[in-house]
Amino acid sequence: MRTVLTYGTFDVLHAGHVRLLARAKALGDRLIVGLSTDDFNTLKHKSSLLDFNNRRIVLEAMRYVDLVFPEGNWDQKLADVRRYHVNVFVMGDDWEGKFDFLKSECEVVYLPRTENISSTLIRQELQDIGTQGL
Ligand code: C2G
Repeated sequence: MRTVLTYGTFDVLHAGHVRLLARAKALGDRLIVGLSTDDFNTLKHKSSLLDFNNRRIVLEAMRYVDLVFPEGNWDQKLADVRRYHVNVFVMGDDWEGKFDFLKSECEVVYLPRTENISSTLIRQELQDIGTQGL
């Protein structure tokens, strides 16, 4: 059983997230996702439109995702890799190099991000629509 692990906020799920999750799952037999809690998003200086529970329900419904657990801080990754006997750690390449410390425990793979789509763009569009009262 080859286990793949990734982390993220996965707010307003879009094709960039889906492509990342699909490519990550293809690297093993099961994909586990550390989903950023609302408090951790604050630490990441990131706000999300959807709260943790909504983001969790959507993620758990994905065919590529086998398990979702909370990501509450920057320091839990090593313990998570050991707890879940992770073989491959995957992140988008906007994180290139940031998690190389995990190479002592598992393979570390950075995948090319999907261009021209992000939760921030979608949130901005929604806000613009809101202000125009459409
Ligand atoms: N992603 C992507 N293409 C996009 C947007 C996101 O490939 N257009 C990838 C990111 O690189 C990341 C994953 O999708 O690997 C989740 O993205 P976010 O929800 O923005 O996660 P992030 O805020 O980067 O959190 O400890 C790690 C952090 O929790 C990662």
